[in-house]
Amino acid sequence: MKFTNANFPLGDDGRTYHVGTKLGETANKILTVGDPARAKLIAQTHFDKDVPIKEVSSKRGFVTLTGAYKGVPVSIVAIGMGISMMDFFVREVRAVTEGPLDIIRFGSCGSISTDAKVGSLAVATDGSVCATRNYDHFTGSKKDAKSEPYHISQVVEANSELSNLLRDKIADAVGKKNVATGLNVTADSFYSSQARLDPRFADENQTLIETIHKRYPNAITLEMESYMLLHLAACSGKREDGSVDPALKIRAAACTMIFADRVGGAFISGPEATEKLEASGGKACLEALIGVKSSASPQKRKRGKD
Ligand code: R1P
Repeated sequence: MKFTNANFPLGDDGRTYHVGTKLGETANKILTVGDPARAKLIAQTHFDKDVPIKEVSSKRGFVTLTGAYKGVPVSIVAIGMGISMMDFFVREVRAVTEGPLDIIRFGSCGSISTDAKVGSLAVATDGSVCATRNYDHFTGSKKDAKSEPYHISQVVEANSELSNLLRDKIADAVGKKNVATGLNVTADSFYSSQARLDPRFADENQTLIETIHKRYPNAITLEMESYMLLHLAACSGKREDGSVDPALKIRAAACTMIFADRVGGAFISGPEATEKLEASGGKACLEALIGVKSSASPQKRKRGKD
């Protein structure tokens, strides 16, 4: 049986099926968050007041806010939760933008390190790994008793220039002692692969955090999206011969607000504390996005050669 390529799904109006934006509606510098309220708070607080904010809300729950920060066009895209939503976002935005993209994820997370305290911010300067449930371990017909219940991937790196600038901008905003740096862990479940114990299901996750730490002692945060962003950025523009199309290149970095302490059990208190973190962290992300040196644009290089 032969299959045809299903092509990239766009509506008649040129909008992508899920994120719902079309060419020209998303800036090349993008902050992505999970919660639409966080996106709105950051845009309303920090976007330039003299540039109207354009909002696109899709029927699948994505919200894109485009405006300017200190005169530079920027978008904030709220994507909801999980690695599939990150995949929709990165691929669909890439399909309706031209030239290199810089993307920062700013989410909430749980801390798995005593260095990363509730109410502080963490930057994934060491990149991210993905922790996924090994489905066959639980329900495969040829169950292998020796198989591990969870897969933990190798590290995918963040763009060091963007990530280091993000760390510095966050330190400027909240003070160096309130910034933790290290490795992020992205999980494919809020529950099983984040080691939340649920007696209603077979999960075998009692020692998962210890297993992660044994392999990656620098692991500090647990959330659900950053790995996919960094992974797709690392794959962006790669041709079959291994060379990279600079016009399709994505530089990405990730940071998080620590809402839960998975070591001591504390949780951030109330909306006031979270909104304060969202506003200060969000501003630092925008500063990093507009402050990072631009990657060489293919058009400019061409002109130089001529
Ligand atoms: C779970 O409550 C959600 O919060 C975190 C996790 O990654 C997951 O998406 O991030 P956001 O606050 O950005 O949604």
